[in-house]
Amino acid sequence: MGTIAEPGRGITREELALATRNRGMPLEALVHDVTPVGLHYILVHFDIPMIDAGAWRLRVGGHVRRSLELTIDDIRSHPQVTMPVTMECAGNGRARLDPRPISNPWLDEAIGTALWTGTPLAAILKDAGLEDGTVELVFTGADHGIQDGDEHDYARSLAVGEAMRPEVLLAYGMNGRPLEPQHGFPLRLLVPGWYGMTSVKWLRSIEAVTEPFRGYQQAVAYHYRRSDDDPGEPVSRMRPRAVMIPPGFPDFPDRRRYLDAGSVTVRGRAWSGHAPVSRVELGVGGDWSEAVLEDPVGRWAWRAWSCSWEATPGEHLLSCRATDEAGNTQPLEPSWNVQGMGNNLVQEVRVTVR
Ligand SMILES: Nc1nc2c(c(=O)[nH]1)N[C@H]1C(S)=C(S)[C@@H](COP(=O)(O)O)O[C@H]1N2
Ligand SMILES: [Mo]
Repeated sequence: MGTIAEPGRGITREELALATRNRGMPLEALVHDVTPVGLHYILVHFDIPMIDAGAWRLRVGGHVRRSLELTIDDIRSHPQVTMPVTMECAGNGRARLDPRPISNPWLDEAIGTALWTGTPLAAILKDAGLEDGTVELVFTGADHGIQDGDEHDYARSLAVGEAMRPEVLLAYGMNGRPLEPQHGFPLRLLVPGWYGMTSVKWLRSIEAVTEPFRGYQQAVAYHYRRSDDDPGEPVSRMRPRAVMIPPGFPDFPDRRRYLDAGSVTVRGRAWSGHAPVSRVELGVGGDWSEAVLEDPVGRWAWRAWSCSWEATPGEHLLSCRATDEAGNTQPLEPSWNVQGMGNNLVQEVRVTVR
């Protein structure tokens, strides 16, 4: 089910190899409403498939009235929607757990917001015509590998009701250009509000099924399990999180922050996949003040926040905490699980004020 590092053990060579392939968004990029493509985080389990868009087809089949085989031009000829969507990896925060589940060792940076262009999935499912008794759609990517001894193509499912939501897209564009290879060229699923694992890249088939899908990435991975034999709850929507641009300037290599005493405006972004963010607080050494919120960049995208702070000389620990309209908030202590999922523990930034 996954390996847990010995308590206190440092990052392994294998984790380093994962981290250099799957890198986060540098937090200074939080200044942008829409993250430049090259700064958006990346998570690829296996190898990036290099796909020839001319030869590529999307097959829609299974429990449908009419099986489809679509070219990228067929998909582009459907109604086009463009919207900003914030995406976050469910493993964001994993490396801040102790003991640490061994996987990509994210701190707080597995995030990004892109302007995604595509066509609503619902219209294509209507063309195919789901037969009565369909419970889920299975989305399969072109990438293949082994995880935990299980050899599979990357695949995830969604219940019919979720798949039919109007914001769920088959996306072929990112920030006004075709998808880059690492983000799923030529086509990916995009499920706003959910953690990133649901948004299957390099999509090659959609299958309507009458029984819940039991593939590895659905039934084994992406669960909140306290122990290996805990069935746990499946991971779905993004928990609330606020992140700040670390103020001041960093040391290289330890990245400790330095800034001068005086009035500082701390800025960041906040999001939640459950409900719009309603509140952000900045914590300085455990004292919390209200941040000012800007309008969200979109219904499914983060919103900017700022908070002023009178920085006095000395060492300070800054934190930020988001709360959403459903009353979900970020914990001050991490909630541990075997796979290191959904750790939305508040961010902590140490600064030295001179
Ligand atoms: N086919 C496929 N789709 C995938 C993945 C993958 O490894 N293979 N990774 C998923 C995970 S875990 C995340 S967090 C997002 C990351 O999307 P991005 O790399 O475009 O940011 O893609 C998801 N879709
Ligand atoms: Mo992820």
